[in-house]
Amino acid sequence: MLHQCSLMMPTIPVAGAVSRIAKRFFPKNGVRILMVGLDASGKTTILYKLKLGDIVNTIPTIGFNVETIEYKNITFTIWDVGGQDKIRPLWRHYFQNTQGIIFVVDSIDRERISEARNELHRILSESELSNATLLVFANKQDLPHAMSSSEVADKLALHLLGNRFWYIQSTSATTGQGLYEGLDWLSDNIVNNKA
Ligand SMILES: Nc1nc2c(ncn2[C@@H]2O[C@H](COP(=O)(O)OP(=O)(O)OP(=O)(O)O)[C@@H](O)[C@H]2O)c(=O)[nH]1
Ligand SMILES: [Mg+2]
Repeated sequence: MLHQCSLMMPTIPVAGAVSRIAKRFFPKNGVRILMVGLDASGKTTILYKLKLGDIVNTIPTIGFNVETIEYKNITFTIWDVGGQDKIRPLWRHYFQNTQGIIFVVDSIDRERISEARNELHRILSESELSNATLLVFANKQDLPHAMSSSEVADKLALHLLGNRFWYIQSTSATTGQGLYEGLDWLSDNIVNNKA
């Protein structure tokens, strides 16, 4: 008995710490969003445009950035994970409890759009993401010759996604165009589904 008690005592502060962490990352009215996509598609630029309203100078993300963004009374916790090919296997460590995926595409990168499609379909086949809604950002729309959102949708083969809840939004991280429209869609389609 004594032995069991001494084992149980330290679990109280641990439980407190876990619940504080849980509150930080899963606040009331909070949703957990995983933002992935090929390297240089604009994920980190998007994250800080939403968080700070400003353009930051980015360097390729090795690891992740995480920020909470309050919008329409919802706390979005957005995990932005580096997209270079060698570190893409790390994405899976962020899948658990993800309610929404933002998949960011560089709309001028025609050469790598099939690589983006393969990465997208690969992660969507993971069971941990089976219930996550999908928002695609067709980013860099401010640049000449950017593919339209319908061309990106076509090249990503979004029509093959079956009953996955998905939406594609044209965005420009540098001007901010489309970013909040994307969050609007997420708030309507994640929070309402949860209720
Ligand atoms: N013109 C234009 N440039 C953009 C846009 N979004 C991002 N960029 C630029 O694209 C480059 C890469 O942006 P990042 O945000 O670092 O890309 P990332 O997806 O985080 O890349 P990794 O961290 O390597 O996965 C930077 O030079 C950005 O300024 C956009 O909408 N328009
Ligand atoms: Mg980055």
